[in-house]
Amino acid sequence: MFEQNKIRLEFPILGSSVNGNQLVYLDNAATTQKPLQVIHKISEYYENNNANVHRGVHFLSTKATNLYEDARRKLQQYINAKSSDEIVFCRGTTEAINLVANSFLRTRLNSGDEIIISAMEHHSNIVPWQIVANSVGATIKVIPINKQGELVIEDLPKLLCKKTKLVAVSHISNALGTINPIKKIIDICHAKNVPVLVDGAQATPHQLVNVTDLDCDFYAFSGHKMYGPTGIGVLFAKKEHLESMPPYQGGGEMIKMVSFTETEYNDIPYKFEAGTPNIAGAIGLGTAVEFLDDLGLEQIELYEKQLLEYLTAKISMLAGINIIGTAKQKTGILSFTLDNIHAHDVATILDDDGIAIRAGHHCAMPIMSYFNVAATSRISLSFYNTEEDVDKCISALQKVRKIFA
Ligand code: 7TS
Repeated sequence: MFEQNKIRLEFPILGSSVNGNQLVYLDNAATTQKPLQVIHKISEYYENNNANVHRGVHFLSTKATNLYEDARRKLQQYINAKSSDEIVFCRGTTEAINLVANSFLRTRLNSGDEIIISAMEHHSNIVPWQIVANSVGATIKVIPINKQGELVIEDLPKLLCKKTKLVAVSHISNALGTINPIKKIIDICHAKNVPVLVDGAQATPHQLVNVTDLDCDFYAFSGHKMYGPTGIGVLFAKKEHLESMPPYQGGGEMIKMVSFTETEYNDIPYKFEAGTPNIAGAIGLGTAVEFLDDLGLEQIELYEKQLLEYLTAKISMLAGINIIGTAKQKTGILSFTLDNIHAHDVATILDDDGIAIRAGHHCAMPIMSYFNVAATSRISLSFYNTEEDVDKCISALQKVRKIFA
């Protein structure tokens, strides 16, 4: 198993103190901390390799281009895509989904058509579809969930019809921690020739993802949630889709020839990477996935599962706790309410002890409505968290109850 002490040393920020206490960072679903390898790789890039990519013949530009394209291959391998041409670098999950909505979907969507999402989506996997749907008079349909926070996928075949142009669903819910049966969903949709986009923001940091095996059409994820930098993420899309899609943005990099009357677009994936990309970010993300591979995704998944079980057992013993999201298949995310204390008060009191959790609607307001709560407190785990972190959090929650008693 992990040598926790050694791993934690890779993350200098975990040694910092907050309000006189050692930081206990339990907000990993919002963003993860960065290991030294990633931090060093980024500063090394700026110290020794900085130049613009794909446009210079000089030494540094070639070096930067090679590093950037090496990073693309690392990401390809990480999710087992068939070709590195299927890896489009973008700002993150949000931009990846907007790209598909505005390029792939917009050109195929007509009035009366339908898009299917699920009841547990992050706003990033709701709003982009709504914008496109509203612009042409299409509608959004929703796969319902049950009280455990699991998708009722028996309803999916009933929702699919000739008008369905796309199904977009999260691999793992950020608000509930539910791991969705994504492979099954894809198979059901493909049997009716409906393409599927998977929002993988909460999956790629925690488990092996194999897009070839899943056979998904699109898979979106963010670097910053998987120990990489902010401002960089990936859209995986099947080659045939990327080739058929119009560009999302115009500018440099995405062209072969431009005149005042017409433009010949570049090959994929460059057709979708207009402007100077986040070069350092992509290189840093390449290092992050190497770091995750070295630790081993299977080991990470196992460890985080055990830590979630420990946390769930401990928190369940506290009076006044109501866990929101009790699916059978869960990742290390635990949302809860405590008595009728507002989630922001819970998080603020925990912060006094240096414990970072998130409070709010987690950009998943429809989920909050479904469970009839305005907000939840959310603990989200990483492999660098320990049972000691959990124990500190539980003691702080006891303190919260005493303060409000
Ligand atoms: N999809 C899911 C499932 C997410 O959890 C998030 C971010 C996004 C999309 C958007 O990712 P971005 O990197 O483009 O912003 N989720 C959270 C969260 O749970 N707390 O803060 C951000």
